[in-house]
Amino acid sequence: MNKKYSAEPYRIKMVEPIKETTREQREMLLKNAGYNPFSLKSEDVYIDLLTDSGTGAMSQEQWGAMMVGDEAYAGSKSFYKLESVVKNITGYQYVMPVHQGRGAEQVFLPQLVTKAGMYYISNIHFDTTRAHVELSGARAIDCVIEECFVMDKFHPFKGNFDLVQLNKVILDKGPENIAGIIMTITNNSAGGQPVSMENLKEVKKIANKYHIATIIDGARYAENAYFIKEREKGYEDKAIIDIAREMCSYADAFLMSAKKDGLVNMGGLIVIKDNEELFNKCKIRAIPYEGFPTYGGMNGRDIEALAVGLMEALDERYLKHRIDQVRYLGDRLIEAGIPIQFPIGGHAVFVDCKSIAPHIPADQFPALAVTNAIYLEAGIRAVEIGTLLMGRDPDTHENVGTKMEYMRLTIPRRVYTYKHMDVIADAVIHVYEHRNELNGFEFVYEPPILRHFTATFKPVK
Ligand code: P70
Repeated sequence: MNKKYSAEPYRIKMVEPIKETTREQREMLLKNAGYNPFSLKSEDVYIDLLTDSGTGAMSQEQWGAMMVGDEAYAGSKSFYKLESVVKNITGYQYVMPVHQGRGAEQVFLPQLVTKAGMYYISNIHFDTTRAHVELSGARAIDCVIEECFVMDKFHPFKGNFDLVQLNKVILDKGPENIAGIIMTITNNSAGGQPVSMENLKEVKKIANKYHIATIIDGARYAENAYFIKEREKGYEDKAIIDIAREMCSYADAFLMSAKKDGLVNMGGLIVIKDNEELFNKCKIRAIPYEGFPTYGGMNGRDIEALAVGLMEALDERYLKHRIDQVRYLGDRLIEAGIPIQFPIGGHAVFVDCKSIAPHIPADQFPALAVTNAIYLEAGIRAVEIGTLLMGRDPDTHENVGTKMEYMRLTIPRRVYTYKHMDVIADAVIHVYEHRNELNGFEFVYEPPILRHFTATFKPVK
């Protein structure tokens, strides 16, 4: 391993064996799963790249901290420890744990929807965020820069908002009808692409002009801060935590699925800058849904692990290895001529299945076809981020559709080695070389909301 890709900054002291299956077994297992990788048992998966959410490995410090978890129902020591860490990172005043990201969404997002016909605007809403926007009675509009859809063209911040379009949408819909602007950092759906500090600052300026609240969806905020340090002028010598604090200064609230850059297996956060009234409203709604506001669905030991994990994820050596490892996988695919979102994002490599399988129409899910093929080839489980995930328009019931049909190879944090990346790359290259044999899928069962999680399919003959 050369300097280009830094080696693991840790030793491994506990291992979990992983099982290998035969191709015949996998054919049966996938059929029984209704051709939906979500329905596979994880023990039947060799390398699991379904998600980086809650799948990371905790450090010895985190495991140690769990021993002192305070399980008091209200006002636990663990909560105050977490509160102090989160206040330090964000510079905000009000902190509430929740059970995971969608817990934050279900408590927070309805607070700003004060009447019918409102909108949330984001660079791109991720799936559960979109679902909670819709459940709160609002509608979701995405406003990302066009470069995000030009896969092989370098842009340092492909997650950026299109500021002209943002202004236009606000004026078209009327500023009084915008519930909030959600800054998704990094921008998951666009390939884990970062948003620049300058862009966050400009979005905040626009929001201030129209008195609209800005909210950070900060699941992968530490990875975003690392990219700012790496790519944005003036930040080369800044500490990651200072970059994070500055990013937070351009928002009024910070929602987080802590299962990503919190380096824990379960947990989330609602953090509010200074609006006490809004925080009190969140507390009231949290109690019936998440729990008393000092535990919010988390237990004391997990809160302890989160307090430690948040700081570990801001460590530059950790972040460098993390980003390098994902980039190593992406570089291997690029060398083989496989079309991927470029530059490579923070948490995953996004493979462009529209150009791999142009013979499969969008409503037969080309990225699901490629995803199922790499499971059959090597027991690797990836996930579709395309027409299937985008779902249907809640009003017209047509497929929302998307310009991108991705297979996401999502890398769990501190779990796999560079050699695993080689195994993944070899499998994807094999499927790519046999791409003409791929076939599409059609629904056997289609759930009405968040359909990708539980749908079943059959191959199109
Ligand atoms: C992922 C998971 C969750 C997420 C997110 C952003 C930017 C909020 C949340 C919700 C979801 C997923 C997708 C496909 C397969 C498995 C899991 N993202 N905001 O992997 O957080 O899951 O904690 O409720 O990315 O990208 P939570």
